[in-house]
Amino acid sequence: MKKFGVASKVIFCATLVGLGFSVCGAQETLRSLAEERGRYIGAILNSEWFNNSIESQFEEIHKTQFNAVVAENEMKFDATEPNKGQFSYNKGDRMVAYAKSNKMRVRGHALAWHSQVPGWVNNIRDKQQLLAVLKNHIDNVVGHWKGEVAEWDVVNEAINDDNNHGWRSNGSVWFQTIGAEFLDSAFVWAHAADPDAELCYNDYAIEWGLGQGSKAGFVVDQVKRWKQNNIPITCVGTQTHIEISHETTPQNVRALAKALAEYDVVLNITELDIGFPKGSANNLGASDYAKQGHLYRQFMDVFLEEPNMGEFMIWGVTDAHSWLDGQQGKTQGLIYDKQYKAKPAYDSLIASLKAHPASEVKSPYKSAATQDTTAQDTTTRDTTVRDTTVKDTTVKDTTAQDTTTRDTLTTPGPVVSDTGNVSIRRGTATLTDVRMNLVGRTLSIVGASNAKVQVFDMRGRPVYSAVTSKGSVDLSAISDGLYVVRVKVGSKTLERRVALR
Ligand code: 9MR
Repeated sequence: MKKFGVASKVIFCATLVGLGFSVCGAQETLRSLAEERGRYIGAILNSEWFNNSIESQFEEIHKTQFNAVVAENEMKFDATEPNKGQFSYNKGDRMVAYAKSNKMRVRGHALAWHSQVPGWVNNIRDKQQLLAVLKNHIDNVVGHWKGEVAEWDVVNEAINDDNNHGWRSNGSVWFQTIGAEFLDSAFVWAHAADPDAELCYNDYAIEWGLGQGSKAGFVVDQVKRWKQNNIPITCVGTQTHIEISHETTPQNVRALAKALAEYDVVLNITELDIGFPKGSANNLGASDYAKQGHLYRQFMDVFLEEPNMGEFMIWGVTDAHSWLDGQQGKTQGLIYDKQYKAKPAYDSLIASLKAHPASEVKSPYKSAATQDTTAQDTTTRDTTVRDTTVKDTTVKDTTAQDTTTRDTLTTPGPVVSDTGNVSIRRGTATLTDVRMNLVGRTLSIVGASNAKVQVFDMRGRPVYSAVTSKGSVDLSAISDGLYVVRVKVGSKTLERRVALR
């Protein structure tokens, strides 16, 4: 069964020597096989592609073999906003145009990351200022490519590397200046800027297993918390920069996919490469490359067998252009060699795809027909049904649904996360001489008795609305979680994010 609209089989023609005519046929590619299975296989466009300093074979192979694309460096913070408020989209636009003309899905990498952040951001020490910078960056960048970038790495590599995993503090201006709530806010703002985009948390070393104290376990715990609070995360990216000796990693990825399926979250392989130790470069033989191919195949097997996996992205095309040699003690980690010759890993991926009939591979994407436009429908993922029939003694507001809910979520701060244990009891809305105060589940409006109170979840959906004439409302029927409370008194509006516990 052909699941995607476009199958890109390579037409090859061979001249039959002596007969004087050519015969043509269709050859399967990674892309055509992945498309038939409702999945994406992709690779970066290396920075050399953006700088026009890459061999012509690169693009030919790239667009023939892959149906998904991500920029190696060109959508990162330092590339897109090198100076405050000055956005640079040219290179990203070029990739988006390339993807469009070749019917490829675009991943956006990455919005909030501690690395590749320009100096002007790294120097900010004021929390409110940095929140405003992050929000403005996300509004602009996600807004610029709204409907064109199907999926964003909203937060990248935010977990520390020690054995007691928590959020990364060292070297992260985001954590040091804002605290953990920068993650929640980044997801909320990205969703507000493009409600149709898939939103991922992306990290390395989460293919190392779900054992106690593991990084992967920490990710799953956060996903659980995010989903409980309606933080609009839809996917996790496991980068998967591994070495040839890491034989258990495919099965660890399977376990992670299953754990995330519990929360209706997709797992994508986002940056795969399988390197050999650099010192071995001159001694690699057929059995080494066969072993590499076997590992690639195991990842593809897992990918096709787990229904909540969608993208299989490789961090490069050819060993001639890979970060491994320059920045890691590794080499030869990709599926084409330095001469652009397909390695055994390529054949292994093809073999795995063929061994999994399209009729048996499930796609996490609602409708394959939507894939060509790169827009994903995320609405089906939300299983949370809110009870909006809240009983209290206040007069219910029956006016038409508020159309400005997204504005609620765009205020830069103050922002709370439930880990921060902050509620509006601590913060005071001071936009006017009216304040709101939360004690338990009773919200009091100090300084006014007539007010309209609205509560929205973190996706901007209304969960409660009431008009009170006694200066307070009872929010006890709302489930625990993070919310935005909006109080309107006359023409004045106060807003706060609150953690209801
Ligand atoms: O491949 C990228 C390389 O060109 C950059 O110099 C490097 C700088 O941090 O980033 C590389 O890409 C990284 C990606 O953005 C995040 N995960 C790890 C990747 C390899 O370092």
